[in-house]
Amino acid sequence: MSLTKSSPNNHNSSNSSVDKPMKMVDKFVSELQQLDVKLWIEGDRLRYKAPKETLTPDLLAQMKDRKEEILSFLIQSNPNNASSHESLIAQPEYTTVEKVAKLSYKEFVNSYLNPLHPVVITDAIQDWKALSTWTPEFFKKNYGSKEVTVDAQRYQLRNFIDLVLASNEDKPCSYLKDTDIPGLFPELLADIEPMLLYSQYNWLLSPMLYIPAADPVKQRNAFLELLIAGQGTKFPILHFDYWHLHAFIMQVYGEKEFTLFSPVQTEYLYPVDVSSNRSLIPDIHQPDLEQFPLFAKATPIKVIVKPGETIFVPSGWWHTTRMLTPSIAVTMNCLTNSNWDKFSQDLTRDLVNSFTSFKNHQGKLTILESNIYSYLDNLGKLLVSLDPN
Ligand SMILES: O=C(O)CCC(=O)C(=O)O
Ligand SMILES: [Fe+2]
Repeated sequence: MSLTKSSPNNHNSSNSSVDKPMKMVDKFVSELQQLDVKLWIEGDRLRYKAPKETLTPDLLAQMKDRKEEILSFLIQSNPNNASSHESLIAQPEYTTVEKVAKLSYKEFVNSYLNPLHPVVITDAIQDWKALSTWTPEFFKKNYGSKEVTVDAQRYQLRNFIDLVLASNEDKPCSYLKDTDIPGLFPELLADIEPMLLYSQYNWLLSPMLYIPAADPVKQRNAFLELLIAGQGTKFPILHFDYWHLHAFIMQVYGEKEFTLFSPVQTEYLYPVDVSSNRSLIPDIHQPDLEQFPLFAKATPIKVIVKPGETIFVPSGWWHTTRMLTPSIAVTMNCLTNSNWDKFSQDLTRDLVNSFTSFKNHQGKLTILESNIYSYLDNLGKLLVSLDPN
């Protein structure tokens, strides 16, 4: 459901809710709650999560039409939210990540993308040739002389793969990541087709979106990257993806364990600073609770992702990983209406920070910031209007 501009009074004739008397909003919200539909606010948006098939087209249309009313009701019923709009109301407590198959795009949007709920999709890449060909030996044989950089060290890929094969929990190898597939291995793109149904309306791919802070070629490929690591290797940092982008991680070979924390857990996770996407905790698997006592209150959600499975890590969700076997995966980022507001705030902040030479001209900076923000705001509205969802 698109949660964009809509007026409660602006019914059109095809909407069946027109013919029915309007229920009071409190009654409507309580009916939704009885159906186990969770409603909460993030930023200034209404979010929801509903058990499968609970939301009939009629209910969805009513929720969309009455969005503003529901938002005001939720804010009034919890005055702490009136000033900031940032707090969460009835944020559902997620404790597991579901594994699903045969998920339609619409179900993905309604149940996971818009509510920002992680999920593992077991059959999203079932037609990829890579599933039957990519192994550590495949990379050693076909790309052995390719130069790669891992933790600031240059390797020939054949030598790095030897380290991957020798890796174990006691002596883990480093993690090959940030490896641009279209730039470094363009012919491998044929092995990872078709691209995900679930990222088909990825705004990162729109020629209208120019991200001044990004490499344009990498952006046009939605930051498609190859990840290779050995048994026992851990992703080096607990983080959420930059600019509040969503992430899809497609596991091609081997198994890895994801540990996720929802955005409401941020207060227990020691971000480097208030707007940082990186945690100060060096290894969440062996946390120093004297140094990071609040971490004891955090609720991790763990899920093991197996070959052929794709995990969707929504915008703002903290995550890190641990390899259970040698592992090869592909990752890409995604931007839609669901994370646009947070994305444009982050990008505005980064662009403003990058104008360090203007530091002494505070007045100009403020103007620049508001110009960039209103440019992105307008672009967002334009993209919403073109998006079929
Ligand atoms: O699959 C993994 O190991 C994590 C990758 C990841 O979080 C990232 O590249 O941002
Ligand atoms: Fe990530």
